[in-house]
Amino acid sequence: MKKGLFRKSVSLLLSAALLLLLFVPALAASDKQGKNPLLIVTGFTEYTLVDTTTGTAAFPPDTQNIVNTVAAAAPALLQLLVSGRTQADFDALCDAVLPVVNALFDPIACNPDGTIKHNEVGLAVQYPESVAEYGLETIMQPEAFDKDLLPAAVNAVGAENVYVYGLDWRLDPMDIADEINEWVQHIQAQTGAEKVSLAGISMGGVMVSAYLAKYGTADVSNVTMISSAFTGLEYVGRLFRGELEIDENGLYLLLEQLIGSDVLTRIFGSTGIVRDLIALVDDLYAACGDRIFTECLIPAFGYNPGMWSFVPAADYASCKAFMFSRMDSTDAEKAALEAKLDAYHEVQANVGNTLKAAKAAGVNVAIVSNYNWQMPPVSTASEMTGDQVIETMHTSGFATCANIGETLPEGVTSGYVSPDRMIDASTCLLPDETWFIKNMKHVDFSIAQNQCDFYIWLMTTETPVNIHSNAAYPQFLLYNPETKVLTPQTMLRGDVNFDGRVDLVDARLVLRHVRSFITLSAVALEAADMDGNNMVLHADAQAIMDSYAGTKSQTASALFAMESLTQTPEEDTGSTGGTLRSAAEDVAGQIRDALGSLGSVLQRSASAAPSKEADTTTPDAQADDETAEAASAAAQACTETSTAA
Ligand SMILES: [Ca+2]
Ligand SMILES: [Ca+2]
Repeated sequence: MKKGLFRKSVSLLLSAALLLLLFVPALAASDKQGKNPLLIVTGFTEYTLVDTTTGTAAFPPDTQNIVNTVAAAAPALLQLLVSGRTQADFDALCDAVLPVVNALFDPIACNPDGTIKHNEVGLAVQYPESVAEYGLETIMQPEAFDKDLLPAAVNAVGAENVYVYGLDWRLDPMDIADEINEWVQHIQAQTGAEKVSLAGISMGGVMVSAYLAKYGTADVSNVTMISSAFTGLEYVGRLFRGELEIDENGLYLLLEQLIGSDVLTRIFGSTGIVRDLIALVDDLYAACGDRIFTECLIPAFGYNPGMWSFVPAADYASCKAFMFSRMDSTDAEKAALEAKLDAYHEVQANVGNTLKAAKAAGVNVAIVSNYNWQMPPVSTASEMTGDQVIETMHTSGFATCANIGETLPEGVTSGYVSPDRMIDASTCLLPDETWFIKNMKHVDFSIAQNQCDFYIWLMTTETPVNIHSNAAYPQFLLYNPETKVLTPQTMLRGDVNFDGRVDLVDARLVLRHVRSFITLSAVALEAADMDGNNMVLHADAQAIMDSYAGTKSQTASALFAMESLTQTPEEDTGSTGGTLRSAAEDVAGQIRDALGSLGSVLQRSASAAPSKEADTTTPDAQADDETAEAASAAAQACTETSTAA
């Protein structure tokens, strides 16, 4: 009977909540009026290129075409493995393989003058209106890597203020700049907003740079470069200089990072098969390097202005010398291509000044760069730290970075060195506006926890911010790819209520979380996970106690293990400070207090009716959710509990 009533009131509450939800879109829309609209410029290959007359995939190539290419290459490759590896053997391989690889990439190739070769190839979709017009589901294509950013953006500024530009990466960034300008005008007309927030993701940052250089910042409120190649890509520069090289150690590390184990590496290492294959590639490159460039890489990618935008300024002259001398094109074609490439490279060389001018004009400029992942081990730049796709040096606008797995030399000191001594941001174009996320892969966005909040904060802030503006987002952040939680690198492990110390209040919060009396925030849980196993368990509370005790105090451990839940609660001292008697006595006393309170809560909840239980735990949970803001609130929540008992 009582239970039935309880259910009925719950269902009434649910109906009321559902009814309220019906009004949420309308409320949200009016809420977000006056917010600057947001234009996300997407990256390389995020939007699929298709033959628009047939609908077949142009890039990435469809699986059947890749299979056909491999099938065509296999006999020649097998022949090479058993041959004496003479020049004739390598040439036979090239004769068989290069034409099919060329055919695979031909749909996205450009003409020698840098114009599009196949005008029938284009984006499969483009959504020129706001997300509100199409709905999130439509815009969040399965292959779109930034899709988790979109719901976060919609929450922040409303679907009617979020726009996504799909990138045809073959095109000249200077032409794309014109198109972005048209979009900006259109967005202003549609929303009535004076300014638009621009976010460039990966290659999108290249296009944002070109737009800013060409059209200035009068229409722009925020510029956010996210894992962007706005200063180039080191290994493309090396490749376009002809420096192809397979890095065996880099390959192993990449494999380990991809599969999360060194098993495969050990197998490969013990058989020597990788070393043999690398030797084969080296021999092939020595025998036929020029053919690979002239017959395949240049026709497929070498005339694409978009691909050239990845060449860093420092390599541009030598890349041009290497590639242009191998191009089978007329002087007029070369001149036309060079003019296009030079125009963007002038933009790239000046991007620091462009961004500084934007900042001086009151635009919020932010650069976000990830690190600590192995890069593709295909060039002499393989040892540089990165996000698996772009080197940190480039996504950060020239931070000084230790190579992968290393730290900076001891002599490196500045106010901008990361706590792990892997990054020195003082050499960045904008040291105070550049953030670093350790252990986040390229565009590995996740809305599961707090990660997108950070990006959205930068994209939507109405007053300019920098690395000193928000304690939650200092210059150096740490991402946990398992829990998807972003935390400051300086976060004190064990300090669950963020009051700057690790003590029994923290241990108690963890215990109460483990026992489901409270729900700690995602960031608090990250702080609580003392053993780093991505779970918050009893052992973590124990570890916090041990940390507090200074050493593994046997008294503390024993008392903790005892954890008598039926113990009579003693009066809570309400304070963890004050003069310590002997360290051991103090620890023991506080544990007893903590356990006493816990025991009383347990007793109470065991005897309370379900609705009553909800009453007593909810305020506590709320208080604990807000621990980041007020450490004392959490401490108070604990005191209240014991007083009430
Ligand atoms: Ca604390
Ligand atoms: Ca743990």
